[in-house]
Amino acid sequence: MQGIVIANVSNSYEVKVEDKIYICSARGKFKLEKISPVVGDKVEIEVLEESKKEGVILSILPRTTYIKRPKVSNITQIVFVLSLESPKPDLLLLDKQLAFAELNGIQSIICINKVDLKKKKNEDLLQEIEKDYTNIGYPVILTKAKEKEGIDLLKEKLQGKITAFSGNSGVGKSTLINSIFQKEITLEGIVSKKNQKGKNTTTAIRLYEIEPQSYIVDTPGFSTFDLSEIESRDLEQYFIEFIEPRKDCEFIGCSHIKEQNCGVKKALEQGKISRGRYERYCKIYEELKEKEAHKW
Ligand SMILES: Nc1nc2c(ncn2[C@@H]2O[C@H](COP(=O)(O)OP(=O)(O)OP(=O)(O)O)[C@@H](O)[C@H]2O)c(=O)[nH]1
Ligand SMILES: [Mg+2]
Ligand SMILES: [Zn+2]
Repeated sequence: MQGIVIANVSNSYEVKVEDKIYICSARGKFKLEKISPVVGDKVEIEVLEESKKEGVILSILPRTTYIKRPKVSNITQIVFVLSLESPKPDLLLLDKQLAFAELNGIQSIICINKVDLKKKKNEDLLQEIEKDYTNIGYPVILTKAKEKEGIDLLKEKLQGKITAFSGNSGVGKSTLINSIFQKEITLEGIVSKKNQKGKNTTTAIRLYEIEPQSYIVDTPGFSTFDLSEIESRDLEQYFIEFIEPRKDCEFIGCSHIKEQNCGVKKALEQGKISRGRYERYCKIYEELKEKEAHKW
């Protein structure tokens, strides 16, 4: 039987097979193969006792995506949530996260929440974000999670996919997820459930089924991931609008910052690349360089 791992605590895995959940252990051979099942894995299981819903995981099907921290596989897309106000949009974080998604072959959706807080002073910012990101191919969805507006459109995008939500604290991820489920499943409640001694238990990662084949991943720690897996010289590959113009750079290994005859800078001057995105590229590049210098 084939199922999907929806939760994992030490060597115990919850595997969903159609509408049943089996508690499975992983077979010993995984240890030898130095691979172990993670949440999101499609697995082959053998039922040991149907009445107790007990089983054993026999094998892991090939993964389409894999993230090390938090450990999760087969994520199709990440919804990066920003809020128009309180907190203000953190575009540097967004661009880091988009690069991370590109690196991992994961699709991105940008959700700007709290658009009910639109005022004269942030109207231009909203338009700019919408334009800059839709222009380069990222879907941008505007929502008022509290008033349940824009939720249907977002929900449509989740069909048949495994979707993670990411973004700074307070942007409205839980409110969005709750309105998608149309019931209160305060994820934090599950994630940081206090144990009997009143301590927070280790944050567990879990898939929640919205409808058959569609899952939301609750990912504590996704907003704090770092880009250490990306090398500064590779960053350009994950700024998708640089891919075409960088073909015109004169120097191999052009960083698009100080070099002459740079295709990216030319595109910037022609208004084909957004200045904000370019400036954040430079900032992230310098940050990565800095980190690399400290490694030695
Ligand atoms: N005005 C307005 N407030 C919202 C909206 N969506 C959420 N909020 C409020 O913003 C606050 C934070 O929302 P949460 O859903 O808890 O944010 P979160 O992203 O889950 O935050 P963390 O769990 O800390 O990461 C709450 O007080 C919500 O009621 C919205 O569309 N408009
Ligand atoms: Mg939350
Ligand atoms: Zn260049």
